[in-house]
Amino acid sequence: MKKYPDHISGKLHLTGASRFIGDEVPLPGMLHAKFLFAPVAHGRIKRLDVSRAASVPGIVRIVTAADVPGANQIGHVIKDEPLFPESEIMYFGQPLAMVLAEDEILAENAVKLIELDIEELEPVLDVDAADERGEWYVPERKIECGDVEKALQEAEFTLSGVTESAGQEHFYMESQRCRAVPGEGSTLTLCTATQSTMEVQEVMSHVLGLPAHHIIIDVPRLGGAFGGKERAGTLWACLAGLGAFLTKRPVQVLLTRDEDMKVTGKRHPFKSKWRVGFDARGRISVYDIELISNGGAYADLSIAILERAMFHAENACHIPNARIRGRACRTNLPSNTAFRGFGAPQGIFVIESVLEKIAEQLRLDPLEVRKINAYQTGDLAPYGQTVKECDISGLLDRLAHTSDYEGLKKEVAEFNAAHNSQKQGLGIVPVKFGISFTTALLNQASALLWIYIDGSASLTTGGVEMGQEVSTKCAIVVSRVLGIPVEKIRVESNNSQRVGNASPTAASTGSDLNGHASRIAAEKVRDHLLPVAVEMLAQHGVECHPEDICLEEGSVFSRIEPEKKTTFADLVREAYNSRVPLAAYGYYSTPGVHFDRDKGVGNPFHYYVCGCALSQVEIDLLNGEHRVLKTFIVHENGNSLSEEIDRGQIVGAFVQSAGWCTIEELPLDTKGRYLAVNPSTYKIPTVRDIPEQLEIELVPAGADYASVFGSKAVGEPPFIYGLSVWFAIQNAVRAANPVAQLRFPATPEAVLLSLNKE
Ligand code: LUZ
Ligand code: MOS
Repeated sequence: MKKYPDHISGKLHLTGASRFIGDEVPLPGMLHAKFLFAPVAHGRIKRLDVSRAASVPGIVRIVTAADVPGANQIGHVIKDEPLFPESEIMYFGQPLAMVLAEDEILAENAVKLIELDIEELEPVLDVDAADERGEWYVPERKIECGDVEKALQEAEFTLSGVTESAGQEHFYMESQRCRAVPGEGSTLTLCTATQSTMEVQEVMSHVLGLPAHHIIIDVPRLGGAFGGKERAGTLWACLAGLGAFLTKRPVQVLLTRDEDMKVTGKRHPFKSKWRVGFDARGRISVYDIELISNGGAYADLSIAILERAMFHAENACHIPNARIRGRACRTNLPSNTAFRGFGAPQGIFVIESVLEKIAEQLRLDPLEVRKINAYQTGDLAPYGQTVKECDISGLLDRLAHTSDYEGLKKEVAEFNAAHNSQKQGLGIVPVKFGISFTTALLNQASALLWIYIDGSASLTTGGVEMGQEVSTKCAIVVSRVLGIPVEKIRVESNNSQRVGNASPTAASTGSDLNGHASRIAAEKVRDHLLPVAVEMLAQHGVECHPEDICLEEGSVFSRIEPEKKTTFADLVREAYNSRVPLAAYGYYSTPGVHFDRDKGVGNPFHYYVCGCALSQVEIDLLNGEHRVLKTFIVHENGNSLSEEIDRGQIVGAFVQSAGWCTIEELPLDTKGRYLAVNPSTYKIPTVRDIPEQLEIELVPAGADYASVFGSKAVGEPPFIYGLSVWFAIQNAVRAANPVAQLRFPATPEAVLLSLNKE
């Protein structure tokens, strides 16, 4: 047994030795960028005059739309987003001009000298207003199964309602940034904070009118991303790259926290209108839902996010008649974008709220209502995919057992009977999370592996390291195939010269896709090495075939005579001497995933991750605050590559989600300006917000329909567990006021308002 689990970045982070973009010493001649940000959410540029600002000593160049040599366009899925707006300002804080100067303060001061005349236009901020006007990026999408109208007529009970969830700031520790360095000829290297090297390379090449091979993307590691750099980093990378291209000097773009929070997009707020039909046992026969999202100024990833919300609209319930419609609306907010869960939490919040309403109306236990509706192996999802190896009901039983649910219910009832100013509540939420990019073509990855002459290794994959330790997981995969310790493998920066055309590290698929690609590369190297091992062992008098060779813990031996060994390092040296290749490229694409958007039918997911959570909270009726007393999580994880890393992901996702549901709030003024733009006013959870008791049970089931070595994706599915806190607070509030309507997020203010019995 190892004393410490493998975690490549752990020691570096703890000792402050890990390096981030912008941490390096400034390059000679490097320019700093500052921006003129739009002072209105919607308007028309009448005049933009930079001449006075440009004449200030130390100002090297001021860049505007007129300076873009190629296409002034950074839209990717839909080409609707200019690098700099030429006329129409679409959101408050949109960059209109970039000042490049010898230092940041000079640049900042020169921004104030830029002259801007605008005609202010009415901003559309509200999702209802946008929806009514049909301001959608694409027409309504639909997934449908069964006969919804007939089932609604025949249902014993029906309910309808509107459910809303709110946005969320990503609050990555590392703000948006890029360092662009011009090279020989017209080559350009971008060290950029992105989850998507391929997108930045492609978009940058269009903006500059250069072929892609002139643009080199390098991502050492990110200080967190959470989806906020899946696409949103492209703008800042292209601005830095354009500056470097025009001045032939290195350019650094590095947003301050306030700038970042003011001008970058967030999680999509959703508003959903639904109708449901069910019987006296709480079994849902029909669900009709319209999911409406506030997408902000440009399409960005809004359509894919809406689609994932639609794919998760029924969550863990098998519903025979369902109509799931979705509309993503354009408004004058910074483009809302990917955020851990990618629409699924928003879709799941609605169905779980509906299940709570059904339980309340029928006076049934919320856990029983979830069980009776739970998917079973072989059921069909509304989009036609067969749900394989799925036992939500069994997981819920396990949760009831480990949490002593019956005991907790009694405890809460007794507490509530004995206390007037505090109330407790329980909340339960299951999850069934689909794994794969729902845009099927993104489900591919590559890896490049070199074994050096001493037996150590260099691995590059398309995976961006952002704290989730995709690097450790890929190294673990190679270490298993070649039988060498993780310490012998260096996982390199993500670089477009070593691995091109990399899909975004996103959709929880980073370790699945890049782990498989790493496995394939390592297996190729192994297959080259095995015949050499046979010859080496023959010199020790061992007769064997390649398939008898074992590679374990840096040793090489035949399973027939395991005591006669050589070392991996000697094997590699011998292979080199025999002119056998010591490198390989691995390519993986996920089999069998497809989805027909027009028909709303297909197999979008390679597999599902299932689990459930229960939280117990206590609220204070005098100040509205809550504490999470206990949380129990039962999570189906297959054969984990690293249980420690997975636990870290589960705790992190739970806490981040509980923050979204309870304390994180994005107030907006009537002009479309975010008001909470730094940590003094935007509150994220800290270590003190972790439940007093937090128990995570990892269930190895599910390995048959999983990924590399039977492991399962873990980045996003546990985000759903934080919803249990919101439902627990709602439950506690209702103990004080049975008709309470609790808002989202359940801030202290929301809790106090809900106690108002009018
Ligand atoms: N990005 C994407 C994602 O392009 N497609 C997806 O399905 C997805 N899912 C989760 C997170 N990012
Ligand atoms: Mo994403 S929300 O970057 O998986």
